[in-house]
Amino acid sequence: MELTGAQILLECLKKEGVDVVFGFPGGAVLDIYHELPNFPFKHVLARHEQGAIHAADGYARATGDVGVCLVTSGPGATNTVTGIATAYMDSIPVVILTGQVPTALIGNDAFQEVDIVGITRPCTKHNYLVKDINNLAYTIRQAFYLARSGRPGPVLVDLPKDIMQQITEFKWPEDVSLRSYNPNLNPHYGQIKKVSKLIRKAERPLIYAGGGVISSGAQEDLIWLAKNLDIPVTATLMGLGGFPGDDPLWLGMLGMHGTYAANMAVNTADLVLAIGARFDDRVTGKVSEFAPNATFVHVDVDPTSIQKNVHVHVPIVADCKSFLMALRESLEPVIGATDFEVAHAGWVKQVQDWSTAHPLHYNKGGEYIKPQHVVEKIYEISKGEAIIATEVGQNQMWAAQFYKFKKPKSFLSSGGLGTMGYGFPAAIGAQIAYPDRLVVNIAGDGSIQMNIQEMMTAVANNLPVKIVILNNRYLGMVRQWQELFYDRNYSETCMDAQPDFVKLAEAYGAAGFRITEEKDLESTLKEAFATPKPAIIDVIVDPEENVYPMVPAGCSLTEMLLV
Ligand SMILES: Cc1ncc(C[n+]2csc(CCOP(=O)(O)OP(=O)(O)O)c2C)c(N)n1
Repeated sequence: MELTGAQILLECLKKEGVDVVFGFPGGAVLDIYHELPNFPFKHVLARHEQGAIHAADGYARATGDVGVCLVTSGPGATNTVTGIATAYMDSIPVVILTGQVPTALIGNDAFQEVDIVGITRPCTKHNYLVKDINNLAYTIRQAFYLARSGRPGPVLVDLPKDIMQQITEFKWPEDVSLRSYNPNLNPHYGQIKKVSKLIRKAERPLIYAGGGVISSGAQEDLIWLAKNLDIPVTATLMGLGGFPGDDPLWLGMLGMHGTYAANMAVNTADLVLAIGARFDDRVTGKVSEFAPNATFVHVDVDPTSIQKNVHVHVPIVADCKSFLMALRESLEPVIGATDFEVAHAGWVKQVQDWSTAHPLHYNKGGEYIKPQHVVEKIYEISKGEAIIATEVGQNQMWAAQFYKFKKPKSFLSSGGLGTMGYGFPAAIGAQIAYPDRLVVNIAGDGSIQMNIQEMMTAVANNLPVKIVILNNRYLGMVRQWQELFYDRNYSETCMDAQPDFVKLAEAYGAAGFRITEEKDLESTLKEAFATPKPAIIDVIVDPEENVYPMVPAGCSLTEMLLV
């Protein structure tokens, strides 16, 4: 069958099982947009390309499928770069399709030409410029294969306009293989034996779970391990939801804004099982003093993540789920013979005592609504079943601390890059995937202004996304650092000049609510969550509330500032 490049591209997306494309048109992708109505995808028209890429990323995080983003060349392509880097840092599978000027003009500083392949080389898993229509189908096949396999990540395909117009025979390549790319998914048997022995010997074992647990779908296997061997669990920001947040073995997140119990447990553990986590500096604090008494087992599908930040005693290159299944097989026979509940009783009691002595805490009372209380109320009203997206800053940390995530893929947050403006479009992507679920973006008044234009996307697509603004009239997290480490010099962090968010919502055709008193919090949140429209709920909170515990940058995890 003879097809144009644009038709071949869209046929390939169909074959890859794509349901939704998030995009924004322009000259270089006109041929693709011309064909789009003939194909069975939903196209979501964003209002800014950064919105499109974050929405594709949010869709990918919420579903586990590849998110797809289609934009034009030049400024359309460069507008996606922050979103691409966001997905890259958090290992999220997205395929970005960018238009490019015709091949004959490449390198000529043509109108709307940028070298997007060059620009995104350091922040994509791989990228391609298609110069021959005969390579198009196979390139798209590879792009999806790379995005979703091994350590997932963003893959960009740059598509010159003339290639989209040319005609050739469409052949779908059934198989895909790349000679230099063979991710190792299965753990080495000898290493599993070693880990199993270490676990049986350990007196104070701790599981430190990361995003790899979520992307590999390993939650059930992780629960099995923790519960059958009585091992307490902590997680990174990316790992939240990987283990139920209401389980007695759950310690909460660790690191800079982690719980007292999790940070003390890391400091005291004699065995740390790091599963799909990468020892980020926000987690380790002063790395030389991280888990000083522990033997480290590190499981990661990406070999370059292992031995990068800490010295690991048992490195295991494997998919987290495959690792946990193999470990379970090797441990099952000894479960009856060893009473792990007795063996770890003292240790489990110790970590639970830490949790009781210093739970997540904030000072109640005073004239203002406390932002932590708002998150607690969102948890209560949604019964822990919502998909929560966040912006970046204090709002993000309070969401991570006070919403007890029970299931994977229910927390969408920019961890590695910390991208303000991420949460709202990501929530739109999640709501597209799950139109009937409650999707809430917990936002700061600063961050929400970075991609507020996507309110039109939400309204146009009848998406009932809720934005709860924890409105402290500051760039709160930066103000907190200024308060603690820069003599309260609040240089350029006051956000007093701000729009009327209620009117802004209404101007877009969404619903707007404002909450200034605690007595109205519950009823107004309930009313807003029940409206079928997108809504902004502007909650005026304590302007100078801080996130605690806090480990100052460069300190060890035991040097926590508590409330
Ligand atoms: C795109 C971008 N620019 C700057 C920053 C630096 N930054 C981190 S947190 C923060 C403050 C966020 O303020 P707001 O959205 O109001 O949230 P709050 O901390 O008050 O909850 C800033 C400016 C960032 N993370 N991302």
